[in-house]
Amino acid sequence: MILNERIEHKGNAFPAKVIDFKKDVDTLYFHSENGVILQMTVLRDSMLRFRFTTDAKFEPDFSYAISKEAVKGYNKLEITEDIEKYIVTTSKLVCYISKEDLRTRIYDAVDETLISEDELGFHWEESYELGGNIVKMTKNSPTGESFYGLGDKPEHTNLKGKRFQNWATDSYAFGRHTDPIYKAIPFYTAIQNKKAYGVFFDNSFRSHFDFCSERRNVTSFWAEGGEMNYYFIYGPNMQDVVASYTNLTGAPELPPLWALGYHQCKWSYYPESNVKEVTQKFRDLKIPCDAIYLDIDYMEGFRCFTWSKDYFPDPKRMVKELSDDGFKTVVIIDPGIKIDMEYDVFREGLEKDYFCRRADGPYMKGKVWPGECYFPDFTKKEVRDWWAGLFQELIEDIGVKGVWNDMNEPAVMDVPGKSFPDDVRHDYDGNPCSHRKAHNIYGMQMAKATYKGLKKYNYPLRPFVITRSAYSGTQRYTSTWLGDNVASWEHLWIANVQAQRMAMSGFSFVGSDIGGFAQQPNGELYARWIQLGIFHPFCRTHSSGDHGDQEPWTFGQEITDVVRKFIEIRYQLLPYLYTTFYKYIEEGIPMLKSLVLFDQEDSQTHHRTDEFLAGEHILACPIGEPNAKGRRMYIPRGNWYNFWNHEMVEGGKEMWVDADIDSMPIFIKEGAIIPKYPIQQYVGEKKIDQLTLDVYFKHGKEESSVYEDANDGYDYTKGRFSLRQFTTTGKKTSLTIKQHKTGTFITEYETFKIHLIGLPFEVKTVRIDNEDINLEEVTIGHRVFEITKNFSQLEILG
Ligand code: MIG
Repeated sequence: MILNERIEHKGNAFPAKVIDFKKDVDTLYFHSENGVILQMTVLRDSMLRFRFTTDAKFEPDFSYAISKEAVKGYNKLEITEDIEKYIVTTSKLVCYISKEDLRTRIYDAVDETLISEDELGFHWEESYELGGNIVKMTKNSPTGESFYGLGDKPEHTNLKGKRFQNWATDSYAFGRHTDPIYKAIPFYTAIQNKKAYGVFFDNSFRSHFDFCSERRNVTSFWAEGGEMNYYFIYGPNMQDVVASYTNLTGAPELPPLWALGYHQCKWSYYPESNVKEVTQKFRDLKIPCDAIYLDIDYMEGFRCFTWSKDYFPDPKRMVKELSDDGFKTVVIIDPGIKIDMEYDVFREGLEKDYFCRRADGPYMKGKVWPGECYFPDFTKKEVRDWWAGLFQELIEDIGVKGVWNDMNEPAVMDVPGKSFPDDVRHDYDGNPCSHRKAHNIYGMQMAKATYKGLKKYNYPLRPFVITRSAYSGTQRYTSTWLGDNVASWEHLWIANVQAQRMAMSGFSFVGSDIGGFAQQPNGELYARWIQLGIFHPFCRTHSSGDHGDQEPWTFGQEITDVVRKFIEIRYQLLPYLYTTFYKYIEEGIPMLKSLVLFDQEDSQTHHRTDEFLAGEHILACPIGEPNAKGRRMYIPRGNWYNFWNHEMVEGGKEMWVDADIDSMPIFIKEGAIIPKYPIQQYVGEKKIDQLTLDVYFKHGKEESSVYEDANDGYDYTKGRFSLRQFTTTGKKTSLTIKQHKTGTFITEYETFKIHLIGLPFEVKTVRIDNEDINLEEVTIGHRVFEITKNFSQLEILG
């Protein structure tokens, strides 16, 4: 690993022979002759933590990534030894630790296959100049192994053969191979012999990952400081690896349902009349929209927590009027605080000493939008509490519903490195350090402070925050977007893989700037991007505005109609999206699944990039080229219904799928029940007086669920939700739907509209809980029935 010749000059050091071993409940300590200690913790049967120190003593154990709610506990822990090694056995894993040099090998406990083994294993290099170590790990990687994850890398889904680094970076108009960009998520999943495991390297310094790029059969990761501290997470299902990682680093709370609606953004909508013009147009053209964004120009000279009097003379009235029309107002807040003694936020921050300082004492001064600024040290609790308090007026009084945190890598203009210099000091919550350690978590701590403020002042409603920068665990507080992309077909591809990758890195609440931030798309590209965007958990059009407009109606009637049609589909699918979100927060299931995660047994999926599952049952694939009338795509194994014409296709192969500009390849898994709401112009516009269930027949069994609640607030945490679990069983002349409902929330509607798709027989009898129903009374169309929501068993018989 050639890292940096300037600091890497002493050569590598390695652990020596093990001379002592201690066990403390779930934690094992292996002491080596040369002062190296491996601390190995068994968190779960399938999760082991490895932590090394090189000088006989550990620093305090502190991480911003790990969730307090992470599940711990195992069924089995057995430690034995032979001449060469210690053997740690859980019910899922067997781990060998070499007495010679602390190298490890990990096996599946059930079938004894080797899952992962150290090559050189842990080693390090002392850094005289900076102090501490460059900590390194290398593992063998057999041919055929594949790698996924790592956050927002704009790369092929499969990371094999490539090298990356994690250093949050403002990357205007980044490209397909730009690295690093905005986020630092040092977690990957590997698949070897169809078995999946994950590695989370919880180290916030600049870190590097090499997936068989430097050497064909070696994977390595290293960081420019801190500890070798990583979690090994076993599946063998990839989804379980991601779910365990999500549990370890924390899932978010549910967002308000409106946040899953469509959002419209631009840099910038101002003055007020322009905002009103845009929002009015949505209503006039009947294009659903829930949120409108104000970018930096709403402020007075870009001072956070102020409003431009010229452009927005009465924000409270405006926000209220927008809200009466169903629009939630989201405003941007950047970290840079303008140096200006007349500005109260600045004065207070200065008086209380909340701003970051350079090593020798001066404040960290940097230029951003407001001019010269100081920057709060969000790594200190007192500062975060102060920051949270600053939102009182904005949220409680003015009625803003969401906050958008930008520039929090942190970005600084016109300086080398585009960020703070390394020597800047941070509190790191009582573990004082330089920016080298705090850089990657700065944006996360800003988002956390913002979240705290919104949670407090929006209570009893739910907060909505969006951030640009993130470290592992940031998903607990906020949604995210993928930064300053470009209006090009290549970027449509990038947005697709980035969103999948983020979801598979534990951060599902993600979306791209639809249409591209830089430059302007043509109508066709915009429409194709909207088609992709409606399947992303966060769905927002945003553009820099430098190159013209980017609203759904910008590109003529035909495109407007296509865009409306797809946004309407999103609004119909709201209960499906919400249920998918619920599964994400409850079980850690990624909301978007690359095909490899959906079916890792099928090695065809290991190299696919474009097709993905949105939720459990919808397969989508964007059109990625101009002038296309369709495309070839891989349909994963199983039977799927074409969403548009209900034709069934058998998967496990590539095929051509028609998709003119007003269509896109969408398939529904057979057996699925897809819940739908009526089209609304915004969440809550209509009382939902019926839930539509599209039932896609399958010979055999399939599970589906529908999660609902009050769409906002915290009652759901006290059991006030409605979770319907459906099991459909299809036979030659019968279809049975069993419903199991939990939660105490009572939905407003009384009936389901059941729409039967692909039914291979004529319906003769409908039976609810063993009682025959008068067919005429329940039939409302061809294979469409209206029946009470309160059944345990519905039988459709031929
Ligand atoms: O230096 O606030 O990524 O979404 O519109 C540019 C203006 C600052 C970058 C963000 C973008 C936002 C823009 N910001």
